[in-house]
This record gives sequence, C-alpha cells and structure tokens, in this order.
Amino acid sequence: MKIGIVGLPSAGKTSLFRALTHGSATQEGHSGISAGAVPVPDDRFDWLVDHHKPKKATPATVEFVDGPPSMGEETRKFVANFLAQVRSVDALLHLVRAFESDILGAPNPVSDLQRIQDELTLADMQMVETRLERLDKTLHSTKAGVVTPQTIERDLMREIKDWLDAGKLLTAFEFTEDQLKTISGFEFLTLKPAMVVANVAEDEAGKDVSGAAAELRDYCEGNGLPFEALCAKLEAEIAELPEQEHAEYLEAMGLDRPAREKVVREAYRATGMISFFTAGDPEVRAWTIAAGSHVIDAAEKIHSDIARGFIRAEVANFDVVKACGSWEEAKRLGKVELHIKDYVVKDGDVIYIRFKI
Ligand SMILES: Nc1nc2c(ncn2[C@@H]2O[C@H](COP(=O)(O)OP(=O)(O)OP(=O)(O)O)[C@@H](O)[C@H]2O)c(=O)[nH]1
Ligand SMILES: [Mg+2]
Repeated sequence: MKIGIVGLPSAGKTSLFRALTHGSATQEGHSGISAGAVPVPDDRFDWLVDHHKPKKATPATVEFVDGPPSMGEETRKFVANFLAQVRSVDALLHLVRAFESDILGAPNPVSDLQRIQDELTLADMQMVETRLERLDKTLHSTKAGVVTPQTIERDLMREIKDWLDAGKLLTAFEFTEDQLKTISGFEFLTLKPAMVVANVAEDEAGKDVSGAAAELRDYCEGNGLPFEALCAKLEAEIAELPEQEHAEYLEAMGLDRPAREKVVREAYRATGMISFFTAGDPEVRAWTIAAGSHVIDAAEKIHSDIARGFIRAEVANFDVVKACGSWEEAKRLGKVELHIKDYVVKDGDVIYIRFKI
C-alpha cells in the first residue's frame, strides 16, 4: 500500500514524511522521490504479540511517498511534476499548511486544499484528452456503428470528458462494472482514496483545532474526507529522538501520544484495507487485505500452497479471542468458527487455515 503525500510547496510534507518514517526511508533513484515503510500501530497486534511471545512479530505496514523539494519552482509545474511521479500510489494524503509561516504568511488551508484538488482534476482531464486524441486517431477509419473494445473506450472517454468539462467530480460518476474495468489502468487521481492532515503550529499541537484549521476540518467533514491535525515539525523532532526520551518530550509538550500514529492508522484505513492476523509460534503477523476479500484470498496471501490445499478456515475475531483470554480458550468455548472458501474476512479476524498438501 503506497500513500503519496501531496501539498503546496513548503506545506511541511517532508517534515511529515520524516515524522512518519523516521529512519526507514529510502531514496528512489535520481527522481528525488523518497519512500519509506511504516508499521501500522495496532493495539490488537500488540496484545497478540504479548500473549504469544513469538520469535517473530510482523506488523502490517504502509509505505509513504514524498516528492522532491519544490526549490522555488512555480506551484503548478511543481504539482504537475509531482503528480506524474506518484500516479501509481494507492491513496493520497493531503498535507495542508495551517500554521503561520514567516515567508508565506497567514494560513489559508481550505483554499490551499482546493487548489491541489483543482490540479488533480486538471491532471485527470489532460489524461482523458490525451487518451481520446490517440483513440480518435486509431479509430479514424472505423465505420460508424461498428462496436469494438476501443470504440467502447472512446465513447466512455467522451462521456468522462463532458462530465469533467461540466465541472462535475469524477467521484460522482456512476461507473458500471464494465466501465470500471475499462478505466482500471488509468490511475485517475481524483478517484484515489484521500485523507487530509492539517499541519498546525507548535503551540496548537495536541489541542482541539481552532481558527483556519477548524475551517479545514469542517470542509473535510462536508466532503467526506477523513481529517487529522498535527504539527509536522514537532512530530519529526519527537520521531528523531532516542526511543527512551519520547515519553518525556511528549509530556513536556502536553501531548498524550505522537499524533503520527493516528495519521498512519487513518491512512491505512483510507486505502480500503483491513487487517487479519495469524498468531502462534513462531510468528504473530498482521496481514493486509482489501475489505470484502474472501478467506481463500487470505490463504493465498499466506502461501499459495495453503490456498491450493485449503480445507477449512478456523476464524475468531480478535475481540472474541481477547474476551476469552486466548485462542485455545475461545476454541474450548466453541467460539472459533469453521468457514469455507467464500467466507468474507472481517477486520481483526484471527485466522488459522486447515489445509492438506
Ligand atoms: N512553524 C512551523 N514550521 C513548519 C512546520 N512544518 C514545517 N515547517 C517548516 O516549513 C518549512 C518547509 O517544510 P518542509 O517539510 O520542507 O515542507 P515541504 O512541503 O516538504 O516543502 P517542499 O518539498 O519544498 O514543497 C521548513 O522550514 C519547516 O521547518 C510546522 O508545523 N510549524
Ligand atoms: Mg519537501
């Protein structure tokens, strides 16, 4: 799961990236793009690890991607370049400046966010136009009335173009299942799941959002966008301290836990993914799977041999396991259910697959 951090120049994207990845980041070639995998904080996973004391504990992770620095580049060009480079991400994290900057002045988060959203729409429009031009050229000599996969795609692209030209959002376009298949390779930016993070000033960290940041929160609520607030600079400073100094620093700042934890959790959720667990010796592991997946897909994730030899899945949700005290106890009490291949996995399911090779 890759999540691209997007925002205007100097919004604090790289500060947030540092806070999220602290040390685990890697540079990707000469593109100036950085990526880093981050474990997803999960109390359920921690409980299972605590309980089983396995040799190996593998949490779920998300990968964050940060673009190259803007270096005074013109905003539109910067954003367009950046978007071209992160087109393949699974979700977007909008980082919006909500702190007063020496250079940029008072924050204007709602209009900053809208500006980026406009750029996303523009990038999608350009993609549709480029594709349409190509299709029109290829289909130039095709007789009217002839239907091929390409004419179907062209007609859909025309429809999408008209829709966008009318100022409507692609998210409101009701794609049929076939149409979704047609556009699946396109990576429309405005169709990607998104969340918003307000980057607030140091002295606003950990407090209820107010002022401009509160306007942004209301805007997000009105538009169905998950919203979080943090001070990226502070979070980066905390993340880069030695582990044993975190608690002290947080307390001094009047913070409970690092806000980045919430952001990672929310970003993970925004991708539409859920976690299931395998727990035992030698490994406790949190696995990432798309919501709505069947237990046979979960088996496939674990190992293709396990999927091939699938007999039944033993399943108990984490809450049940915890309430019983352990998996063994849940089993003794008859709370572990047996399921066939098409059982739909739920977030927090602890799964044991019975299989034969
Ligand atoms: N006061 C304050 N300054 C911040 C905060 N977050 C970032 N900054 C400062 O803003 C400047 C830009 O931060 P970056 O994290 O580099 O921003 P960016 O979005 O990556 O910038 P570009 O990559 O150039 O677009 C730096 O001087 C940061 O120290 C914050 O929460 N509060
Ligand atoms: Mg940067």
